[in-house]
Amino acid sequence: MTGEDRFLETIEADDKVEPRDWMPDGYRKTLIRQIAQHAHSEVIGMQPEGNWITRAPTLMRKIILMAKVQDEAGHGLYLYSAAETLGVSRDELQHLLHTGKQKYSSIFNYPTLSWADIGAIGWLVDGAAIVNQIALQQTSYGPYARAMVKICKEESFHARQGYSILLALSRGSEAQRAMMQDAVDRWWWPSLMMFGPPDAESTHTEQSMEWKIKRVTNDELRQRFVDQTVPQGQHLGVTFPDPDLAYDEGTGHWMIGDIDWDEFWAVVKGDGRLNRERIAAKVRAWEGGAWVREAATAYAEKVNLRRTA
Ligand code: BYC
Repeated sequence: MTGEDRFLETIEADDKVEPRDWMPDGYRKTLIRQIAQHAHSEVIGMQPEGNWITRAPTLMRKIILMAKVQDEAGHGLYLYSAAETLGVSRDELQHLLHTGKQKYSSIFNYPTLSWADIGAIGWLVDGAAIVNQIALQQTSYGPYARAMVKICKEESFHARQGYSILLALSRGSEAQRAMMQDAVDRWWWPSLMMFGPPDAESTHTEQSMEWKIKRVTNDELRQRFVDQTVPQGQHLGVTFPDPDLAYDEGTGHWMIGDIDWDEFWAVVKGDGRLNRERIAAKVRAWEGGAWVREAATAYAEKVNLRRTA
């Protein structure tokens, strides 16, 4: 049996492809692209929320937010490790991100203007991420699927903390409720864009579904998210900034209006509100942290030498 036959059999049987297995070049490239983009999103995603750590309204909220932001760094690390199993180095991936050759999620190019935005990110952004990542637990590449299991558990906590922030605001003053509504107005559409372009315009979906890298299409995932989120919004007492949002009795789904895909593509191509600032901050952190990496490597080498002496 050739490597290719074995690969096709593994995919057909819903088994996992492992790093040592033969795989088509395109499969490897698609995985590196998607896993790297996913890892970069986790790390860049620390910036909008990190922005509010010093201004969290209570000590408890500050502690929770710090833990959440730290979790996102951890998710980045699991994902970079998964990408490394495909034969690409972490340094190379950093370089590709810093030079704009690899992407990160469009959502992190929007600013966090109020404390309610931290609630909206947890509820909507982590909520959208979970819907996508639950499906990715079944992805065909073993290291990616296993990373998703741990990440999903942590993301569930993240989504709840966001909802808890909004629930507190919903029970607060009129000004607090207005702040929550304003956050939902600004984050709703960008959250829907996180799932990527419509299926008909998605470059990679067809092949990725065939290889079982993706298990559910962009539009189907977006619909799942809308169906789960609208009733949660009703419970909070917020409205969604979409006059066409309506429940369809026939299909049992919430139907949304048109997404502004021009805005999505502008953000993806680098023209969002904060694309330049996000990358500049990331590069600054990478360069500023060089001495930490060097010191950690020197220490590890020293400990290793002592162990082998
Ligand atoms: N933003 O053919 P398509 C988190 C690009 S972080 C930017 O449908 P695919 C969190 C796409 O790359 C969680 N670009 O692509 C962290 C492609 O361009 P290229 C992040 C996008 O890959 C901190 C082109 O558009 N989650 O939870 O089949 C704090 C055509 O698209 C986007 C992940 O990364 C976008 N939104 O499907 C809080 C999930 N969408 O590469 C929370 C993993 C599309 O050909 N990724 N593009 O130049 C995926 O599941 C898939 O990559 C996507 C897109 C569904 C996103």
